[in-house]
Amino acid sequence: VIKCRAAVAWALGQPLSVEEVEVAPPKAGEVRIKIVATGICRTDDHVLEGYFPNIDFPVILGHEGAGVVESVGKGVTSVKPGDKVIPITLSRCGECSFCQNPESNYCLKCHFSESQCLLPDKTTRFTCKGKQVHHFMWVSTFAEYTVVPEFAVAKIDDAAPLDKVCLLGCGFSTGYGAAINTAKVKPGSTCAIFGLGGVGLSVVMGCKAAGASRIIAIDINKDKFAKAKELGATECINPQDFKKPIQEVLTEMTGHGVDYSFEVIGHVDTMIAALASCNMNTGVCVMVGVPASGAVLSIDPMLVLCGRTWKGSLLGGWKMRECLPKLVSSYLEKKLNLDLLITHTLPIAKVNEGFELLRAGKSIRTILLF
Ligand code: COD
Ligand code: ZN
Ligand code: ZN
Repeated sequence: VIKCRAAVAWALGQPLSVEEVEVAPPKAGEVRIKIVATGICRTDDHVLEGYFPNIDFPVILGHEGAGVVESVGKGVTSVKPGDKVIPITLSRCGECSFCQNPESNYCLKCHFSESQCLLPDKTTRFTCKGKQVHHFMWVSTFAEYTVVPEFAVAKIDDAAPLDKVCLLGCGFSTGYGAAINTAKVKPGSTCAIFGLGGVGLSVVMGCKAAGASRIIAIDINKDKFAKAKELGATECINPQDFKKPIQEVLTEMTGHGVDYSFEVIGHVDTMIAALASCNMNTGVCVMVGVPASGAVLSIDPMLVLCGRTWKGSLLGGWKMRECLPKLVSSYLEKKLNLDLLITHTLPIAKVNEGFELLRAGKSIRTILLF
């Protein structure tokens, strides 16, 4: 058992509390990782706001981390102590029919399918003040040491700077892959991105890398526009500057709507606006933002009947275990600009400051260091 620090969420709506926790050794098929750096994603904040009622407290959040393997349980062969790794939120058993389908990045045995707040064997490795503490997405990266299933670990290049590549665990890969893998943006096309957080800005980068000639970035916070332009947006617009609905504005700007639209906020009204903003016949709309649990969409079926394609994208469509090491290599070859997404770096003790920056719209990504 290792005693170390972790940011524990004791209850909904409360600040996190940095505590000493006990982390049990990995059981068979598990890996214990020393987390070096972790990003704060909006989804962590959504949990604290009560977006997902199936989360059990107390819980250790965080799902955008990188670290070094400390020890492995029985039967673990793909990693060894000392390896640099990224724990992945979309695990890959490699055996289920979805894992074997080259088109799919979902695993039928991942935590989205099973109970989310315990490891696959339905127990926890975390204890604090004598109480059992739950896991989050099987990764819980707001702990200095965490235990994850082997099939939720991607081994990465030894040269990777962990305080940067941690963003590949969620935000960057999710957004970039939505453009590259899910929408399959074509060169010369026009794209619209709703929401310019860390994930939306990564969609901007993906559209640029795919050769889009017009990239329209949309946000109600105009402070996000400078960074969007730096990363490839050709125009930035604020829906609040117009009397008309934003879908009408975009249709007028482009003639018949954009080729590809992306919703990266997680609100039903912007999901419908994004769908209506793309070309009625050939447009593709990709849903990236996670809605509050129980949210329901109501649309005019004609929006889709005319030929539009409406798709979802989870973790950017990447088969994370295989693709993350390749994304890390691309970063090391300076093909991906993760560094521009990092606006703040704080010690774990200041985790609540990191959340405040996100809520105030002042940060894109805050990296927490242990
Ligand atoms: N119109 C335009 N922009 C808006 C609106 C609106 N009505 N409301 C909010 N915004 C802007 C905000 O100003 C902000 O800039 C942006 O939308 C949202 O950004 P962040 O920083 O709050 O969020 P991100 O980018 O960290 O997170 C993105 C999601 C909210 C989509 C989040 O749910 C997510 O990470 N989704 C990924 C989906 C996935 O695969 N998840 C698995 C693990 S998270
Ligand atoms: Zn996330
Ligand atoms: Zn599987």
